[in-house]
Amino acid sequence: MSFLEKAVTDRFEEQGYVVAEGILDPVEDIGPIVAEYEELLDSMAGQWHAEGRLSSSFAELPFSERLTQVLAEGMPVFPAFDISLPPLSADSGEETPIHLGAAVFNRMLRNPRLLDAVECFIGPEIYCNPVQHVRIKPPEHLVPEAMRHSLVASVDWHQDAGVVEADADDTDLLSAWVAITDATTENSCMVMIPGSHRADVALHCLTYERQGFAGSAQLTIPQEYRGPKEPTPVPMRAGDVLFFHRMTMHASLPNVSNGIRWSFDLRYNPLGQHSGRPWFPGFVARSRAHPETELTDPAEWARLWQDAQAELAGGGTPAFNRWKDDDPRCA
Ligand SMILES: O=C(O)CCC(=O)C(=O)O
Ligand SMILES: [Fe+2]
Repeated sequence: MSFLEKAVTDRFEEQGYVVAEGILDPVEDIGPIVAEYEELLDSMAGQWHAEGRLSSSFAELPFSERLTQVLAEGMPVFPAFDISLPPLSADSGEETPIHLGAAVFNRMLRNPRLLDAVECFIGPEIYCNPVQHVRIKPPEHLVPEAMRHSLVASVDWHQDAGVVEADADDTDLLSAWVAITDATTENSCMVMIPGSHRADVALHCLTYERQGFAGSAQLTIPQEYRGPKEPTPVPMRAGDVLFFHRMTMHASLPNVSNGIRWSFDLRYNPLGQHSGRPWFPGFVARSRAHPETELTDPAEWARLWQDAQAELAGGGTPAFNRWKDDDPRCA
């Protein structure tokens, strides 16, 4: 490990999070990802307009404004934009569209510079964990209240260990939050509680005033369970990656700017550990020991999700987490 890599991982150990700057290249990586989403939005907006659900296809607008308009008119951009399935069985049927594009697979999930960084934290046998999302957050006041869920609006305090199954508590789950646009305190950057990763899984309460994804409640760690440390906002530049520990408490701010905030949050863990959502497909992103086991074909990745979706449509999705509505500590 280089001196610089050691400095970065030491900071992660100490704080529970660290920003690695300039991991994604604006042209080589971010360009193709943005292009893939532009194409997706173009086809969806065209179709919704043709069906009479949208007042215009807004083809003349740049991506950020076009997306904001389409969301403002209540179109279901999510889950179609997301790169994982929503939590409720009703929405996990075969017809739920998700985005399984080649640029996301090659330039994001399997990005070699990103995996080099991941390797510094969890070693060279790397599983791409299926707990992964894209979040595109327009100015919050432009999103209809009923649609302000956790992929398009602010997210409340939680630990990522708290949003997966308890059998992954000991998984060395590394979250990688990738900025596609700059993230600022105005446009909904992340906020972290330094040192909170040293504790266990804290109490998470289901809060129905704040929406999770696809009609679910958001999970919130009540104030009295967050510890004494002041939360720290983490502004970032496009292409930077925020790495954080599964126990690090974090949230995101509301977007009070005039533009969109766009990120991907990905997770990786050492091969052979519980993923926390076993009904979703992950894959071997890197293996120095058995490189032949790496998944390199985006079409194969898409097929894994389609197969999982077909299976879930038959049996219904298990509950996504361990938290109960009637926990007296949440009253
Ligand atoms: O991007 C956000 O607003 C929240 C992301 C988050 O909670 C995560 O990446 O684990
Ligand atoms: Fe999170």
